[in-house]
Amino acid sequence: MNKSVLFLAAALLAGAAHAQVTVDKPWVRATVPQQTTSAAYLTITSVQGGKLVDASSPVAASVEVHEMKMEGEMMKMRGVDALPLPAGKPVEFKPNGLHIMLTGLKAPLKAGDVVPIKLVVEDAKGKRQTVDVKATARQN
Ligand SMILES: [Cu+2]
Repeated sequence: MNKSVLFLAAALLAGAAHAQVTVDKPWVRATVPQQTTSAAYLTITSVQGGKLVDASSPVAASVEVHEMKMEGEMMKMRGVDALPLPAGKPVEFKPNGLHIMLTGLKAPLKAGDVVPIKLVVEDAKGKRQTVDVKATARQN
């Protein structure tokens, strides 16, 4: 096998590893003046199954996965430490449901801004994979 074939094989293997987790339709809600929190939404699918264990972004001091739950009459949100990703089943983050909470925004998010978000997914064996997401800001 010559060098270029080896390189191609390595590139294909790397590509396959990344394809185990896919992210669709990422977006983040644009902010109004003085607003320092926002939320990002996307659909994430893990082919093998796993869990979403961490999220971060350079635009916010803190990034957490939140879910919405009814508590009596009140809709409350709370943090999820490790969100299960069932094998092959898309998990949808959407307004009034799962969201990626951005707290302590360093600057307003204007419509059209592209916000980088890093997700960390852990598989059943405890192996972690980083997924880079680019979420475009819009009003809704
Ligand atoms: Cu939240």
